[in-house]
Amino acid sequence: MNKSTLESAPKSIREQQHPLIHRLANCIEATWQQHLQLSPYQVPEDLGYVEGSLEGERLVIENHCYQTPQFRKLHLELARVGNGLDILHCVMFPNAEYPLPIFGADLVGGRGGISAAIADLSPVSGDRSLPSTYQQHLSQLESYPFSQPRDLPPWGTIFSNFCLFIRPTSPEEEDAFIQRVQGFLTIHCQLASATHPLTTSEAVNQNLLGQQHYCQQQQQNDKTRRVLEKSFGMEWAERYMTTMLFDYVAV
Ligand code: 18B
Repeated sequence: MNKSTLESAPKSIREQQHPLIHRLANCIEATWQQHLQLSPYQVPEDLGYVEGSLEGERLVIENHCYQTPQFRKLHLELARVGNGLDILHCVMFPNAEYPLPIFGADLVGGRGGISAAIADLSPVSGDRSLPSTYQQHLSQLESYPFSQPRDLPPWGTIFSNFCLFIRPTSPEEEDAFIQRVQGFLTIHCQLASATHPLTTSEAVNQNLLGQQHYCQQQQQNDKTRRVLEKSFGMEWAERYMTTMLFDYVAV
């Protein structure tokens, strides 16, 4: 964790955020701590805690990053726009040598409730399928009849069949969402810890190409870009989306 950055922050914005965001943030960190060997990850100095307000509303961003033997960057980001829109963003970027899918989650909402709750383990292999061990474990998770599933945007071809994208409409659905994400994370941390590194440079390059494609698709999310642009301007938003949210190792 970037301590000096956190010290300059008044207090974690998590306390003030929508309860589902607060709960998911705690759940993600607890699962990481339980299953992985976390080390600090140095966030670029000016990006640990950021505040901006140009023409739009004030945007506050808090970043928590770690790394482990299997993951080059574990990124948990909490953000608040104005006084009402709360965001949780999380991506687990595997190391180049590990043929692992990419865990990603986004929660967006506020006082009127959460409008978007999405989580997935997204494949990066050439044939865009998840490793069979992942498929086996994921298909055993309890399914829940969420009442408002949402349609993926055109760039969302990167997501797996297991992708969950809903608008939660009750406390029961919020609990079921947390439970499913907890399931994704536990399966991912356990399988990742048991995965052997790749041994050829061809396989590593193929893996990196898959990660690159994932990031390039995510960079097309105009809804994210617009929120960042309104408070920080176009150039900053571009830099943030390509260096902090969805950076990749070019092949
Ligand atoms: N995202 N999200 O992370 N996004 O970062 N997000 C929105 O109700 C931010 C990820 C995803 O329908 C919305 O429509 C900001 C990851 C998808 O066109 C807003 C940040 C995933 C959609 C934001 C952030 C991901 C979406 C609109 C940086 C998946 C639907 C909310 C802190 C693994 C896109 C709504 C569509 C939506 C904003 C997915 C405002 C600023 C990791 C699919």
